[in-house]
Amino acid sequence: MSVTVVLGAQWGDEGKGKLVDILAADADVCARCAGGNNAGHTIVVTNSEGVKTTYAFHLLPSGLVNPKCTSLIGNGVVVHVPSFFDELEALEAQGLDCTNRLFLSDRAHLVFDFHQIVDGLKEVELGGSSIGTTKKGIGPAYSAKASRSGLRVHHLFDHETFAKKFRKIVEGRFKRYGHFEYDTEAEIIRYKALAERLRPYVIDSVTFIHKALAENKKILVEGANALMLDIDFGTYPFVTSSATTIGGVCTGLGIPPKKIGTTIGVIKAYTTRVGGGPFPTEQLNEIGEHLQEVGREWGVTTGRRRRCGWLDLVVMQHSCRINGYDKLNLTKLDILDDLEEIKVAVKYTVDDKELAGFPADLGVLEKVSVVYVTLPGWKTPISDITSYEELPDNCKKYIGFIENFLSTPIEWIGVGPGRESMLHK
Ligand code: 2SA
Ligand code: GDP
Ligand code: MG
Repeated sequence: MSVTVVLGAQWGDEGKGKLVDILAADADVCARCAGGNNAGHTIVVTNSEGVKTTYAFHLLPSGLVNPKCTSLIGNGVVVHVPSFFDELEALEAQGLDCTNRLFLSDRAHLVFDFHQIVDGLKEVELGGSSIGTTKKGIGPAYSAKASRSGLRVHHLFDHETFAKKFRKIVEGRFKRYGHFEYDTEAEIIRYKALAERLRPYVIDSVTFIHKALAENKKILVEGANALMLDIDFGTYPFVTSSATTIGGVCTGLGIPPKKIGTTIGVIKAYTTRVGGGPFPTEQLNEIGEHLQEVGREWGVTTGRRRRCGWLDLVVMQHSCRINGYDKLNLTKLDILDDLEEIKVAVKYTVDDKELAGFPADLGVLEKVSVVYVTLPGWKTPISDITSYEELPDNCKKYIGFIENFLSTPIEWIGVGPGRESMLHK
C-alpha cells in the first residue's frame, strides 16, 4: 500500500517534522491534510561539510527539504496566503528550490487577517478560560468553513464574486465583534495580486492524489498538531479546530481509508502541551523545569514556553484506540538522560475506581488521581549512540515498557534533533 501517515500522538511537538523528513527521502509526494500555519515543525540537517541548517515549517509540508519530493497542501488545510509566500521565501533563502514541486488544493479554505484579529478578540472574550491559541486565525477560519460562509482558494480566481462575498463576510464580523481596524477594500486589492501569484501552485488535488495512487507513487501524509488537540477526541474545548486524527487524512486529502497502508504515531518520551487546558501529568516543579530547559521546549510558531510533565500512557492508549498506529516513533529520549527515576502514568482513578478510557468531561478529568509506575533512569548520555543495541539496559526497559503497555512496536527512537540521531529498532 502506497500511503504512509505520520500523526502526533499527544499534544503536539512530538517531533513529527523530523520523522517526515527522514521518510520523505523515500516518498514521491508529501501531503498536509489539516491545520494551518499554527503548526511548527523543526528539521535539523547537517550536510557533508558539517554545516547545520535548521528549517522551521508552519504551513508548508516538511517533505520539501527532500529535493525529490513533491509537496501538496490538501483541501483540509486552512491557508493564509501571505504566510504561504513568507514561508516559501524563507525556505528558498535557505537554499531549498521548491519550483514545480509545491501544490495547493483549490478546495482549501482561506484564512484572512480578519480571522487572526477575530482569533485574538475571541480569546479576550474568554478571559481566564481562554484556549491559548496561536492567534493564526485557525478557529475562525474553520468556523466559517463549518458555517458554510468560508472562502476557498478557487474563489480567488473570480475576483468580482470574491470581492462581493469578502465584503459581506467582513461586515458580519464587524457586527459581531465591533468595528475593529481593518481596511476591507485594501485587502480586496491585495488579494487580486496575491491570486495571480498563487495561480501556478493551485491544482485540483483530488485528481492529483488519485493519479499518484493509480501510478503507485509513494505518498507520505504529514499530520499537524496532534490527537489530544483534535476537535472531537481532544480535551475539548482546549483543542484546535480541525480533525488531527486518521479521519482527517481521508477528509483532508480525499484518500479512501483502504488506501492507507501504515500509520505511524509520534510519541515524545515525556509530555508537553502549549496553551491552556487540562494536563494530568504536568509537573509544576523542578522536574517540569528540567524537561523544559533540557528539551528546549518552546513553540516554533509563537515562541511560547511549553508546559511539561511525565509520559501519560492513558493519553497514549486513547490515542492508539483512535488512530490504530501500526508503529511508533519514540522521540526525545535523550532529554531523560540525567534523571534518577522516570515516572509513567498508567491509569486514572476517581474515588479509587479506574476509568475505562480518557474522560470527555473536563470536570471528571479535574477529579482524577493519576497512578504512576516508576522506572529507573539510565544516567548516561545517549545522543551519540548509533544503534538500538548500544542503548543502556534501563533505556531499553523504558522502551519495552511503553511497547508492552500499548501493544504497539516502537520502530524509531529519537536521541537528538538531527536527522542522523534516529535509531531504527
Ligand atoms: P489554534 O491556534 O486555534 O490551533 O490553537 C488551539 C490549541 O492548539 C494548540 N496548538 C499547538 N500546540 C502545540 N504546537 C503547536 N504548534 C506550534 C509549535 C505552537 C507554538 O509547533 O510549537 O509555536 O506555540 C500548536 N498549534 C496549535 C494551541 O496551543 C491551543 O492549545
Ligand atoms: P512537531 O511539531 O511534532 O514537528 O515538533 P516540533 O518541531 O514542534 O518540536 C520538536 C522539537 O524537538 C524540535 O525542536 C526538534 O528539532 C526536536 N527533536 C525532535 N526529535 C528529537 C529527539 O529525539 N531529541 C531531541 N533532543 N530533540 C528532538
Ligand atoms: Mg510543533
